[in-house]
Amino acid sequence: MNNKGMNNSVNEKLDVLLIGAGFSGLYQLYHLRKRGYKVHLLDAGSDVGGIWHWNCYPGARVDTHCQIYQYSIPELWQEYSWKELFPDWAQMREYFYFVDRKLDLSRDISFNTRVQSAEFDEGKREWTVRSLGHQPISAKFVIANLGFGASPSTPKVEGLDKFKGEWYHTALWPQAGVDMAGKRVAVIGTGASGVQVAQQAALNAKHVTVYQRTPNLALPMHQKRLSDEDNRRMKPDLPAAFDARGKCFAGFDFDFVPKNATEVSEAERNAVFEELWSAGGFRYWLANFQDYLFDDKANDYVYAFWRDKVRARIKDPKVAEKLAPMKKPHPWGTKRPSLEQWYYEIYNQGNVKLVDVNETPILRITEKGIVTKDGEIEVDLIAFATGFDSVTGGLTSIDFRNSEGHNFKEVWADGVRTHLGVATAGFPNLLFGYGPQSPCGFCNGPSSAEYQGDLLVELLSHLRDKGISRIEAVPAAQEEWRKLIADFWESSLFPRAKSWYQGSNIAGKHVESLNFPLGLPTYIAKFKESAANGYSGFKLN
Ligand code: N01
Repeated sequence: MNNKGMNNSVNEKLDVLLIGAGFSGLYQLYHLRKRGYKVHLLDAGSDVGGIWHWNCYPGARVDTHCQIYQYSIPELWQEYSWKELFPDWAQMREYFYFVDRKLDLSRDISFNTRVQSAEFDEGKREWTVRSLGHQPISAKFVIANLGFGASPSTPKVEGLDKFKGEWYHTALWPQAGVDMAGKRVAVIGTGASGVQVAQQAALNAKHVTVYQRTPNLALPMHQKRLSDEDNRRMKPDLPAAFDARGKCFAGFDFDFVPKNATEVSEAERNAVFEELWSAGGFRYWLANFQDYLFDDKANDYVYAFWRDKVRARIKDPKVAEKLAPMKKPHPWGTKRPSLEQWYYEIYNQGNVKLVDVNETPILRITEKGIVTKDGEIEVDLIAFATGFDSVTGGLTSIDFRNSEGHNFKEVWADGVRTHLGVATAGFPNLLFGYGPQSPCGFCNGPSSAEYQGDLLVELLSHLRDKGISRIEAVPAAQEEWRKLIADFWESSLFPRAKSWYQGSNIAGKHVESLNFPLGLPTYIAKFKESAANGYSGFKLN
């Protein structure tokens, strides 16, 4: 544990208390401080980085190219150099330490401080926030920037408590690291995390067993090492790339082709597919034809091209059918594809085995390994890459009490309600960054952190300028926001995939779009429209 932030007691009355030291929280800390707010930040981790503090499992790596996966603050990007196009967790950590030093952030952060509960005092118009082992802290406003992955989910498997080997959830991986060399490793889950751990384990583990429930329809990353010269050449283009992030659907610097896959010739379609494929990264996902996430036939074209490319890399036809089935398992792109480097080739190695848990479910875990109806596979290490109670899990795991004594678990039991994805009726003066019904998981993280961060800072400045000390979402505005999201969601192919995008990965969770799925530019426009109308949809007094 480092001792950063250990002496940061909060003695003054705060204007704003931030929770979460990831991209969003740090950005807000920097800008609110610049505007003269008394602000402090609490984080459960021992250092800055948010998800990049926790995600240190072997192979953890960013799936967004580094040019746009960083802050647009000039004193940062002008100086910082990236070693790889898609940086690994260690470099992301180094980047966050650099940001912390440059912007002198830690002096206003308390680390190792997991917020447990908070209640609002209507008389004083302030929140009191409690964390285990710390004095309560009061502030006029709280902004929770908890990320979509604050609440890791580990399935309850019979016998896990008896397992004599090591087991970890990928998002709670030991900070000291775990050496997989020479070990028999099991990876459960094949989302972004599972693909990366499996790929890494296959390099030097004695044996790797991957337990797959749904194939990850993954894309080639096309990783590149970056020299100093590459970094120098990249920099002049960065301001334009940062600017593009606010104009492109998912906060990237590229967008969908404004044509329908169903309306172009086969030759044109395939030429576009080939070009996107060779460009690598998320282009095949987020710069493909505009209709393919809405039209099943267009989606079939996208899937068939993907499938044929992937199957060509796998030697055993039975394994190929599991990883890239002839018939698409769900519309392509409606679950987040991973970016892989040598993922499909690992299944050509003698030391890697794929287990389809739909055919042979995990029955139990013993002292030595994992049992299915085909018998027991003995393992030394189990990596649970089983995802998160995503997007809402951070907020529902803190006992924020509204004036009627209810918390988010209770008020969102039959679905999320927010206005603009930043506030919920009944919870005055509590705002969310990167939260439910905002672009969140549908957007490049740093883009959302900055664009939404600016909108939130403007909102607080408006309140200060007008002498307003209380803000609360209006229920009717929430219903309108919810309908906008639901109508769009239903018009797309997304509801057809069981995904964390709509909470269907967690038993009993209300199934709905948890993010704002209409794209970052529409989100910004809607927020600005509300601001231009005196923050319509909020009750201010
Ligand atoms: O989690 P996931 P993740 N038995 O929910 C399976 C970001 N991220 O940590 O698909 C067997 O996607 C589950 O199966 P299914 C990124 O946005 C980014 O991988 O539900 N399997 C699925 O395969 C990403 O999308 C980066 O049928 C079980 C897997 O576990 C998001 O975080 C790196 C199971 C969970 O996949 C989440 O990714 C890491 C069970 N009982 C994360 N329960 C990068 O940028 C669940 N599964 C690289």
